Amino acid sequence: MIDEKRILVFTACYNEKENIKKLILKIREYLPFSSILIIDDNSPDNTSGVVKELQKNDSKLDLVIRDKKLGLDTAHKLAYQLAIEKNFDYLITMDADLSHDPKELINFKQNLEIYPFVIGSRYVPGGKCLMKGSRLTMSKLGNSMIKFFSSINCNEFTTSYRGFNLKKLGDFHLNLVKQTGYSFFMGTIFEIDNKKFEIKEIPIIFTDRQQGVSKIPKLEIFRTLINLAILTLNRLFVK
Ligand SMILES: Nc1nc2c(ncn2[C@@H]2O[C@H](COP(=O)(O)OP(=O)(O)O)[C@@H](O)[C@H]2O)c(=O)[nH]1
Ligand SMILES: [Mg+2]
Repeated sequence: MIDEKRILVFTACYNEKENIKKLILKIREYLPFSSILIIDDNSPDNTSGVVKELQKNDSKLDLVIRDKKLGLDTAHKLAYQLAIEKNFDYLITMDADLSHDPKELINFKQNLEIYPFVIGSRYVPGGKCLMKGSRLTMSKLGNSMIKFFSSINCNEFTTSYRGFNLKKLGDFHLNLVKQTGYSFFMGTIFEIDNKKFEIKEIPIIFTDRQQGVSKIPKLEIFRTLINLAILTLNRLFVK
């Protein structure tokens, strides 16, 4: 008998009406037997309506609609909790804006057979970040700074294209991550490393969104720097 792992692919979305259908259909193309979970924060553009339409022909497409915009970190924590409760083997998380190419899902799946945690990295050979101007500079600089200060052997801390082998990660849970907003993604890597789980980077080509607008508030960059300082001091003096 083939040992087919139970995979949950998760995306959080807010105002992704133009992207969500394409994303879901692409996920289906690459991982036809996976389950898909969408957490939508009551998007005013009626993203959930598009998902409900697709649900009519897809029994493994789940939708959670939360009352209001509650942030990416809590959406990811909820997805992790649901994946554990429903006894999935792998959880793969990605953005809904097509910045993360669903083609890579196959590579995630293959690597999750070996590693507890897999991250799609723009900053390893074969990876690329197609963002432009100051966003590209901030991303490159930010990720190098986090690597330097944390001494964690990883080149990518901020993108959310990630795979979790839930059976190998033991008592790790995203609920352990204290940082909120976009710092949550950096905090997750610190927590994985604190628990001594191996981090496997696989190259991804990250394209900037073609449709819709970025929801990242400008202040997040400063919050990330402050959180980096706190996490670094914590590692040096508490651990
Ligand atoms: N459910 C939910 N999804 C969100 C929220 N904020 C952002 N997202 C989604 O998270 C992903 C990343 O956000 P995005 O705006 O593309 O961030 P950027 O790529 O860093 O500029 C996208 O799929 C968004 O739709 C939120 O508060 N709630
Ligand atoms: Mg984006």
